[in-house]
Amino acid sequence: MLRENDMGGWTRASPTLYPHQWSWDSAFITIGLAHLDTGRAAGELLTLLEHQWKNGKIPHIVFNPDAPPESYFPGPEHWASATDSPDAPPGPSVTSGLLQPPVHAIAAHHILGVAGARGEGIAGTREFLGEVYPKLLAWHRYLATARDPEGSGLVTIYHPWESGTDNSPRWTPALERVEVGEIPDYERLDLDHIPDPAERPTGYEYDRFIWLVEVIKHARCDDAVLYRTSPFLAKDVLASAILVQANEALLDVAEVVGAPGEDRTMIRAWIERGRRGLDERWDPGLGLCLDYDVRAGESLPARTIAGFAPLIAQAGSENRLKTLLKVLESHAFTGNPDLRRPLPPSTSPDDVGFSPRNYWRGPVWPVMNWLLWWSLEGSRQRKRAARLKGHALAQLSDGRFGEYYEPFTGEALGSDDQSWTAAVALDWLADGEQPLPTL
Ligand code: 2M8
Repeated sequence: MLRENDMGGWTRASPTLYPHQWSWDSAFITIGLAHLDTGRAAGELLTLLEHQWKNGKIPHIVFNPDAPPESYFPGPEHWASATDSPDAPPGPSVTSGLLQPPVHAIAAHHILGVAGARGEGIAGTREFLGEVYPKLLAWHRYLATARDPEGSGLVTIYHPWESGTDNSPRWTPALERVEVGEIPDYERLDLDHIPDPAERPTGYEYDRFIWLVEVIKHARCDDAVLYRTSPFLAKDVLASAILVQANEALLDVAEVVGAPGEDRTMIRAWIERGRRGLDERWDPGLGLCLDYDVRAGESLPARTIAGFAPLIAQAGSENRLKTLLKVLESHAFTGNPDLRRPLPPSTSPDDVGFSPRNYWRGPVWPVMNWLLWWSLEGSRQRKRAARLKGHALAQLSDGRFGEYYEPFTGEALGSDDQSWTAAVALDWLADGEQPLPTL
């Protein structure tokens, strides 16, 4: 399946709904590909990084020049004026102006782990790490500065698409506060590629998504301007938690490539600041971490998978970990007896924003199962991790590699043949097993 989605050095997120290269999809795809071919896995990240912006930002989409016309909206033409920014990479505009959660350093580090375990491709991987280290450092520096001028340790986003969990109830109150101005006429091309529009965001949400793109374009993606003008400005705890672990991975990479001591001191400071920031966002009543609407100066109270941010970042005390595990296994998440399998729904069925077939508002996402599994492993919760992996793999045995799954029926929804779903399946299959055959 990944071979079918291979566009010659990079992988489209899915065959028809997402015919381009998405930033965090590519990082997860790298994690799976590493088991088949460490060189190809490295290439996945390198192609993405070819389009890194001058300020360090990794764009959320790199557009595929060969994608059929009218296949995805908003496409490169729509982003052209934004990428006219002085920070955009040189050459014709081929990227969006947004970002996505920073899984990339984790993926780069993972390649080294796989190469080491297999005793193969180690020299090539070290060379690759030498090449990507400064790029990853620039990316993390951008996140720690332009996206966190307050020094809070938390990443600011200007658009729900930047969170990767687009229509999650995480953002509902903040989106409701956005007043939509004049937007160009547009056609929802996404709806052509799925059986039921109820599985995708609503028109109300899309109007806001498109208006925010207009605002960002108008600011020419200038962070200082957006801090002043964007009607949507939020601290994202999931991206911030991923950044903590990405910085841990980068610290190891810094060691491998012999980076200067000052770099390591700086990365350590980012890690500490990130964990402290998450600590501030802890909600003891819900036993979850909450996002923050900077514009409104309010917490965003939805109970979603992002609330497990401290588990992902390994932030907080043993007691906090115990609370998080309890909440994870409670009725609000995997303990709900009506679930087809005890896998965490993207939004808690007990949350008012829950909707079981609607994208990030309830379905189970294999890629999120992977993230929680990996975090449980990292927190030495081996039995829990193994259980989660077993159920998550069983869900994928339908062979459809769905983008997301209805939590009560287990039905595959959204796009089939979603690359990151196949990639996490590969990583699970390789975990503790014999090496997989090479491509
Ligand atoms: C979804 O997002 C795109 C916009 O970026 C869309 O709906 O058109 C999200 O699930 C996002 O997290 C993911 O990276 C992307 C491609 O799989 O699709």
